[in-house]
Order: sequence, then C-alpha cells, then structure tokens
Amino acid sequence: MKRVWIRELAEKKEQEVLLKGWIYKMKSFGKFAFVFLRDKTGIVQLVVEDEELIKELKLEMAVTIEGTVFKNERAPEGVEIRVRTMEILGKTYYELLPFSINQREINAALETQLDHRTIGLRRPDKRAVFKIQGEIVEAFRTYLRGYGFSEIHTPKIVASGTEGGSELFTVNYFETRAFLAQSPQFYKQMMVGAGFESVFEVGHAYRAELHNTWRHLNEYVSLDVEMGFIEDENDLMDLEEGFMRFLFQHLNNTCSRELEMFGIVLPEIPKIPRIPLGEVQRILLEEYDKKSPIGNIDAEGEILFSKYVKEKYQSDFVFLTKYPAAKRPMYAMPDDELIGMTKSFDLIYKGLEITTGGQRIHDYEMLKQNIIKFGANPDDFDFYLESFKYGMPPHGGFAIGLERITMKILDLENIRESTLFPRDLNRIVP
Ligand code: AMO
Repeated sequence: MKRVWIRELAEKKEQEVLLKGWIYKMKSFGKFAFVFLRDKTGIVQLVVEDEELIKELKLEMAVTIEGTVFKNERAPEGVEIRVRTMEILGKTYYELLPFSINQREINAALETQLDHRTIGLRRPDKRAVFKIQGEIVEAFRTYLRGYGFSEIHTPKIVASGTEGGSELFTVNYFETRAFLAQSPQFYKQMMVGAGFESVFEVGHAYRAELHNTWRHLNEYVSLDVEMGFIEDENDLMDLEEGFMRFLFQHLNNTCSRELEMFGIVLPEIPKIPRIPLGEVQRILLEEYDKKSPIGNIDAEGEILFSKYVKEKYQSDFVFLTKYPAAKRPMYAMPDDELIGMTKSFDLIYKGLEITTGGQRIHDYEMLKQNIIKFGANPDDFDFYLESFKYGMPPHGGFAIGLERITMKILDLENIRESTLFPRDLNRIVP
C-alpha cells in the first residue's frame, strides 16, 4: 500500500490506509487506547485494540500503521483510524522527554529547547516557523526572478571584511589568514559589473559581534539584492516595498494554517514612509525625549519610532534614509544635496531593523579615494576595485536578515526562535 499523508485523510473515508509518523499523544484504557499519530502534515486519532502492543508504546516512537478511516467529527481532521496492524519503526531511549511536545505550553526555557533542538522541532508550532521561513525565501526568489534577477552563490571564505569594523571571524587558510564573509557585498557588486546587471543571493553571513541580544546572531542568513543602472536609492526602496507586498500575499496563500497557529493576520501594506535620519532623531527627541547616538538610532529608538510611524501613518514599516557617510561603509554613495550624508537607508519593521541598503559609489577614482579616506589601503581591495575600471554602471542594493524578518512576521521575542541552530556567544552546538 502507498503511504497517505494525514492531511489527506478527510477524503479517504471508509478506505484502508497506510500511515507513518510519530506517537504524539496517548490515552490508554487498558484494553484499547486512543493514540494520536503525527506526521509532517498533521495529527490523527487512532484506535488501537491490541493490549500487548499498547503496553509497548511510548511517546515519540516512530511507527507505521495500517487501518480503516472512519468519520468522527470530534477528532482532529474529522476522522479516526481503526488500526489493524502497527509496527514500531524507531524505538525510543529516554526516561523522560526534555519538555512537552503535545501540550500547548512548553514547560522549558528557550535555552533548554535549543539544547534539544531536534526533539523540540517535533512540536508543530516550532516547526511552523521554518515552514514560513522557507516560504519567505521562496517568495524572495520568485519575486526577483520575475524582475529578471539572476541567483548567484559567492564565496564565504574571503580575504577581507566588507562592512568595516572588527566583526570578522578568522580562518586558517593553508599558509595565510582568511575570514568568514560578513556579507556578499563586494561580490554582488562585482557581478553587476560582470554583466548580470541584477543579482540576488540567499547565503550565510558571519559576524563576530560580541552582542548577546534578542536580535543578534553570529551566523545568519542574508537575502541580498544588487541592481545595476538605477537612478538612485529610491529604485531600491521601490523594489523592496514591492517585495514586502508580494511576500505577505505569498504567505497568506501558502501558510494560512501556520500563520493561524501564531494568531497572525498579514495586512495590506500601505505606502511605506521614507524619512531622513536627521528628521527621525528630531522626532524622537521632541516626541519621546529620546536622545540618539550620533548618526544612528539605537534599539530603543527603533521601537519608539515604529510606534510613532504606526500611529501617524498606520504602517508597520518605515524606511530611514540619508545616513551619514561616517556611519556607513566606504562603498556608500554620498548624497547629492546633503553634505556628509549618503544615499543609503534602513528598513525598520515593527521596531527592528531588518534591512540595510543604498546606492554604491560606482566611479573607480571616487571609490579609491574613499577607501583611503576610511584609512584603508586600496591595494588590499585590488580584486574589488578592478571591476570598477571597466565601466561600472550606477548601482545599489540591500540585504534582508532572514531570521529577523521571520521573527517579526510571527511576533517572536527572540531571534533564536527563528533560527534552526543558532550561533551566539555561548552556543556552537547543537
Ligand atoms: P548590514 O550589516 O546592516 O548591511 O546587514 C543587513 C541586514 O542583515 C541582518 N543582520 C543580522 N541579523 C542577525 N544577526 C546579526 N548579527 C546581523 N547583522 C546584520 C539585519 C540587517 O539589516 N552589505 C550590507 C547590505 C547592503 O547594503 O546591501 C549589510 O550587510 O537584518
């Protein structure tokens, strides 16, 4: 017999079926038991009448069963299965489960859940996060391919940092020292110059940041975009705004069950306001008496400003524009009008930065001078600078943090909840 998914059972009434999955819950009455079987698509009630077998069963064993489907309005999926045969496929070797898989409340701290990630993900609600995350990536690919972007895969072992500062992991690379890529920044720009014109990448990024916070990881997945022949940074914000609308629709179409588990309704996205950073800082000071660091806003500022935008514009999103050059990497294009500022932006969503982007310097001489201005040696960036010698078009791009956007869509409190195996200051296993 061919295996049937639990989600398909409603259409199989009165039929013999073969199911595979794990034992989710049991209610034993001695001579018979209600056993709830879970596969990746759902949960179904089984009626087992073999007394000897019932004694052997333990939660989370992997089993296969054959039986007949009967209508039962009170059971999940509206059906139950009278089991004819059941075979144990995967035995269990535990005294007590580390926490509950089948109760609404998970009686364990996040750290304990992460220590036992595999068994923790047996919970349908924990796994749902990653179904949604998978669909975010799917939407990203579909949307950009629709605009003619090419997918690229760039190296993660690299010779230099891209984002400035000291947040680099060092790798022994034979006789020399190399680094783990902080972002595909240089390579995505180089591929625009190579003639692909517009590219995207879904790849890992590494940051040796010493932050252990609810929103920082040391390894995260970056959804990167780079586009040639732009007019200015507004083309990029238009593209990202369109993506957010496409994404919400895609998730509503593909993940309605999963969104429901979190009580999330994804609304229509109104026009996303674009507000210069200087103005944002002024509003924070005037409205909330909140001082900001020079050339940026801090985590509290992001939360307060999101609140302001929600009230004033009914938007969960806001673009912060025109960041000062001193606070942006050396590749950021200076603004035409505001001296000392750049054509760059951040996208804040429900109080958290989920994107940085902007127009880049595309003129070879200008980029070289900027590298020197930043106190670096252009010779160290030869491989990057070379692309700019052969007619680099005006271009720019952005990057979305995958775990951050997942977390905010689902209103999760900690970024580790939207990371399969988080890497942070204290965690490198599992
Ligand atoms: P930036 O460094 O701002 O920009 O990173 C872009 C986005 O990546 C996510 N992100 C992180 N997520 C989790 N943990 C971290 N430690 C972390 N660091 C960054 C955030 C952030 O908005 N090259 C530029 C992008 C560009 O201009 O195209 C860059 O990397 O969501």
